Amino acid sequence: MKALITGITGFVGSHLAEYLLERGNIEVCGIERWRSKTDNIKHIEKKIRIIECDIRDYVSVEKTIKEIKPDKIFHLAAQSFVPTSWNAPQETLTTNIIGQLNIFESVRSAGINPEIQLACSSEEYGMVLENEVPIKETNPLRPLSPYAVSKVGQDYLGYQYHQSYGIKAIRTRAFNHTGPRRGDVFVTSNFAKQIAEIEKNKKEPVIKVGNLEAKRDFTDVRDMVKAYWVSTEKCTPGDVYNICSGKAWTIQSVLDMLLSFSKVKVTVKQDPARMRPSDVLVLLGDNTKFCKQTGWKPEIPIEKTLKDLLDYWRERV
Ligand code: A2R
Ligand code: GDD
Repeated sequence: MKALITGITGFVGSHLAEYLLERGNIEVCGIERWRSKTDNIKHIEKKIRIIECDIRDYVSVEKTIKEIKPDKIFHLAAQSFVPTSWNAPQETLTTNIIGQLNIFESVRSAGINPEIQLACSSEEYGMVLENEVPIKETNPLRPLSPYAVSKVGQDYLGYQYHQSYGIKAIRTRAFNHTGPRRGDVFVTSNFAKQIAEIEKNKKEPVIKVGNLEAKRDFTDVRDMVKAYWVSTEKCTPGDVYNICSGKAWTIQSVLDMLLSFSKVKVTVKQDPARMRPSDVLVLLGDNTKFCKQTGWKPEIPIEKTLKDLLDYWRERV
């Protein structure tokens, strides 16, 4: 069985690669660009096959798909950071939507029909009304950033390619997930890194923050990659599934939890540059549909996730 992971050098891709290797009997393949940072997969590089590919380039994608002929594709590669999508909207839409189009067309051109898991996002729900939580798959999509629009595009392209050509697109809408190796621009990782730097006197005891009132539904990345795998085994191609814990935390409470693992005394300062033109206020998901269909459930508590993330940074700063 051959699995192709786009975005294998990223946060989720590296955890998924580890998980597939642990499962055994899977040839794990991935793509990277010549400038990709490969630290996340250094420890497994001898066990995986890597091909150079930029998903924005059809020639590059077609060549890769024809060479590997994967049985399953986990499509994780993306411009994944919401604030960057306001600064580089074209790049975000091109990478996320056209990149996925290139994968679909390459699969058709290669004459193969693998399951293709699509890393869609809870950000697609965007502005959620108070009486709409927990959010079901049927909730209206009211995207609030170019990133969210790009994910709606990926999601519906998956639906359309399934309807038009029978492509086995599995549309997973992941709510927030975190853990070791999380990129340091994302909130949990950024706060953990700042705390670790303060502990080592590498930074004044001031934590810079953005909007602490937002609420997010967090799942451990190690649970999330299991969900992605099982989605390709048990979910219905063309259909859409929320993957989440079903619990939401304010960003303030996440900061408090991280600080409770440390002895440092800090001041918290709002940094205007961290505020978004429009932030998603609450994302609390309903995972009933996915759990019923697959038997998956989140297992790792948020305390362990955040503690592991803080320890990850303690070893690195
Ligand atoms: O930027 P790179 O070369 O290090 O690779 C990133 C990859 N990527 C691309 N790969 C090929 N061609 C491209 N044009 C391209 N642009 C980006 O996507 C990296 O390996 C991955 C993104 O990793 P992270 O930023 O750490 O995202 P994370 O949290 O792993 O998210 C995975 C998926 C994304 O679709 C998110 O939008 C979704 O889950 O939430
Ligand atoms: N990044 C960041 N930095 N966010 C902050 C900060 C800060 O200093 N302070 C508060 N926040 C708030 C943001 O305004 C947002 O409401 C929340 O923390 C989470 O921000 P991020 O960690 O940047 O993640 P995200 O929710 O925008 O997007 C992530 O989750 C999506 C799934 O819902 C990304 O992983 C996306 O790729 C993913 O699709």
